[in-house]
Amino acid sequence: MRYHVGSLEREKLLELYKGMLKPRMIEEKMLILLRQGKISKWFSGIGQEAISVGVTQALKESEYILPMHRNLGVFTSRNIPLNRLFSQWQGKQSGFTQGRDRSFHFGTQEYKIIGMISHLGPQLGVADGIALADMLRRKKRVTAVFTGEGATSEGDFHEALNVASVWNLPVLFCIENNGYGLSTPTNEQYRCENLADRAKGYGMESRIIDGNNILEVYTKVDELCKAIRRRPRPVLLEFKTFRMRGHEEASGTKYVPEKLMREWGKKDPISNYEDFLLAEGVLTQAYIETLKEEITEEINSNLQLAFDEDEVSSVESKELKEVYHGFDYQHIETKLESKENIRFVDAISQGLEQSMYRHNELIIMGQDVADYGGVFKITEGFVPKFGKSRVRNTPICESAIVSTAMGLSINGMKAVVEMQFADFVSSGFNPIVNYLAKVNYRWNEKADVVIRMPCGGGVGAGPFHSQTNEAWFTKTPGLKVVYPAFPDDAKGLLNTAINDPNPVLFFEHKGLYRSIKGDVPTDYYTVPFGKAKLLKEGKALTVVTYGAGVHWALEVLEKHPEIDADVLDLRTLQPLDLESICQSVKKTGKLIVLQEDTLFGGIASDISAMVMENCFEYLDAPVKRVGSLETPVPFAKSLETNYLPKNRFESELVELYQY
Ligand SMILES: Cc1ncc(C[n+]2csc(CCOP(=O)(O)OP(=O)(O)O)c2C)c(N)n1
Repeated sequence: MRYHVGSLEREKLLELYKGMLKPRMIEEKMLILLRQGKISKWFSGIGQEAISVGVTQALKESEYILPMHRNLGVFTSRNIPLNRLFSQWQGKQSGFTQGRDRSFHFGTQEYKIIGMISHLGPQLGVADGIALADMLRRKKRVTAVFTGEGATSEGDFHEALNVASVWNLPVLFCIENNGYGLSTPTNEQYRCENLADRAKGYGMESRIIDGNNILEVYTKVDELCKAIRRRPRPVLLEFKTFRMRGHEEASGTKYVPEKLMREWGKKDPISNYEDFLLAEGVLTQAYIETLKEEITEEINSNLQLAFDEDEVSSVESKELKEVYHGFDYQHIETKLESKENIRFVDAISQGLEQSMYRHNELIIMGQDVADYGGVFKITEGFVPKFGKSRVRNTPICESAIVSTAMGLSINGMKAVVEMQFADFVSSGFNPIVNYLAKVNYRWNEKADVVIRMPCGGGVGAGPFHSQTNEAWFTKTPGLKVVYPAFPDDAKGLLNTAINDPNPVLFFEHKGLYRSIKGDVPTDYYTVPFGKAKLLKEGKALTVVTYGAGVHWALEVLEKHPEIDADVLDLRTLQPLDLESICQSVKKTGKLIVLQEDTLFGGIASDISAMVMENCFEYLDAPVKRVGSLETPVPFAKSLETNYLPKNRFESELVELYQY
């Protein structure tokens, strides 16, 4: 291996050596503990240390770095106390996730390290968001993010690079090409000669770097970082290296040809560099021994601290509470008397606009949201007021944009993402349910993101522009789900959603956008989550519903003045106002729940179950659930009318009344 010292000082040469030695020695210790059954799983980065260490040392401490599962050298280079790392791997309290997640699956703002989720790819979009926040604040910073060559096959890789390129974000995309993704060799993973070649397709610069040569890694990355700080832009780096051990220890390396192992064994980044430094007189054997003794002592004493720590115990109330980030809801009443009779769509637009004035680091992202104003014109006229840097048109890449929103939040900003239609959220599903929803529980990080969801049927739009898919999200702990039915609620709840540091899915029924009007206070105000609204009071039975269902229920009841009903508009589904539901059921003794979504697995089923569990003795009839037919949403009017539950609701309501 050829080393070019260039202008590097002796101190730096040693720092790089020490930087690599520590993770290697920690790993060697971990392998022993694994064989002794003292730790559960290990993903080895042996042979790849030069990349983690070289890249991290080239960054400033104030710059974020987003490592993967083989980047122990990132963590040690940022000087995380080893006992905390060991406790993390043992699932103990002093770790970074209090036993809630394993291995390198955590982040820490203190050390500006943002760890991965298992799904690999979302990491890249998160880096985009972090870099976007730096760019918007005109901070001359680089964000570095890692991926293996296997994960470059994920759509997230393509999406994140494309976004970074279109927006010219200062991200260093670091591919560690170590030959295998689990057992899959590179020729079964991609067909281009070098992954770096892909950069051209994104209109991006790239470099190929010998990932086993620490001086090459450090010098080239350092040079690039300086250049990117001067002139922000994304760069794709492909580090050529090799995975010297199994995917994880249990899976072995039988599928790797011996010859490859031998060849790459000769290119070990540490022993080669050590020989070079010895030959140059920068290192001596005696100094190596001293260093190793110091590191061994550091490892052993910190391991002892971790082993001495008690196992974590589960306090149920704490576990439940920490699914969500703390939010001190501020109730803001409207100060003015003035109200305006406006449409549902206008109320949402007004709330969003007033929130943009209130939070100057709130960023709106979505397809066609800038000059075009979004397909439903919610953001029409926003660009002249807030500029294109805050009202951002995105490429068609829901997954990367949700991840980018997560990155903005990590770097202290707020984001509202407009799904063009709620149906398309399926293309951004992974980061919502796996990253945003779980991040607070895992490592106490907020996900200050609102996802606006124009949803619902009755508009003749067929299976892919009509769904009301709230049940995909009410199932997932960590998300809040809001679903207003009236303009004044829509505005106040959207304001609250934007104030709330937790991820909120904000459902906006398209059918209501231009058909429903109401008096809406003209100035800023908030409406609390978790409080249903009693729209109509009666004694005969309780109707619980939300969204378009509210209007259907009111219409049907108007046709049946004999049915004296309580009508409860839920307004938010997570948190759910079970108290108000039970209070009403205890009074009326009968409950019918109406939802627009297909019935099976929807919120109506859960409400029904909870009412049976909590107020069975008060019930005078079985709880009824009414929802859409168990089919996709059909296009033709007659089919869609029969699909939707409005007509069935009428007959079921009458039946319950007569029970
Ligand atoms: C979306 C997703 N699919 C599959 C997996 C299982 N898995 C975890 S790591 C891995 C291989 C990754 O290969 P690569 O990106 O090259 O990184 P390496 O492990 O080689 O460092 C696979 C298949 C996963 N975690 N997430």
